[in-house]
Amino acid sequence: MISNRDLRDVLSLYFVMGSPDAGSHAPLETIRIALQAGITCFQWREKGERALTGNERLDFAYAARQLCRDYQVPFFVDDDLALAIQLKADGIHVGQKDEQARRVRQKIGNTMWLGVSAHSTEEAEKALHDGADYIGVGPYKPTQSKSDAEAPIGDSIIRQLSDAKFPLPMVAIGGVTPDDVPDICSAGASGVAVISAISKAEDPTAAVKCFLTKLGKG
Ligand code: 3NM
Repeated sequence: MISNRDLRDVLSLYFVMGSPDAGSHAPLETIRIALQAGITCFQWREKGERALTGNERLDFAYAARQLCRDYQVPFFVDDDLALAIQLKADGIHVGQKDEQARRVRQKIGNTMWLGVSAHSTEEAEKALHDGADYIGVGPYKPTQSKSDAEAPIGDSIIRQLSDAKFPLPMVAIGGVTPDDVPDICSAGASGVAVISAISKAEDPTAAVKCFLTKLGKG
């Protein structure tokens, strides 16, 4: 299993998307462009009314995984444990309402990374006890990409957890733009998780490069 130190690097620029999140380019092309531009991690999150189903969903998942393999970027699956196992994903991410993190950890052992969403210090502590490898903390700002998003919390939870020496890597998610990166990192996050600021950008390459520059990786 890769160390926490390495996972912190992997999580620097964590691009999240499913086919409904694409903007000016076709969905798989958007993922390819983002990989080419230098994202450090990818999560396939096929959610919403326009989400693919059946064989189209499966085909898309395999194609996204293959793209990540081609660029040697870790591939995470949101929520769907059976599919994550079938795809031999590098990790799975679950929310508070998805499969119980503890149950997921029992099923995957140490074969995959486990990410868990947290919106409070209590949820973060629970994720730690359930066996999470990292937590996604949000929403940082208002977001259009998650219909049931909670109220924005800025960097307050990340700051509190960091002050309390919370041991897991943290990423901020929700409405994050490149300009937010310095504050998020100085609050103690390892990186940022982003949908629309990359997927819906006119020029996703420029968006990725801008994030990387702000992360000190440009
Ligand atoms: N989870 P965008 S906010 C997938 O708060 C997700 O846990 C959130 O999309 C949480 O970068 C969110 O377009 C959506 O705002 C992030």
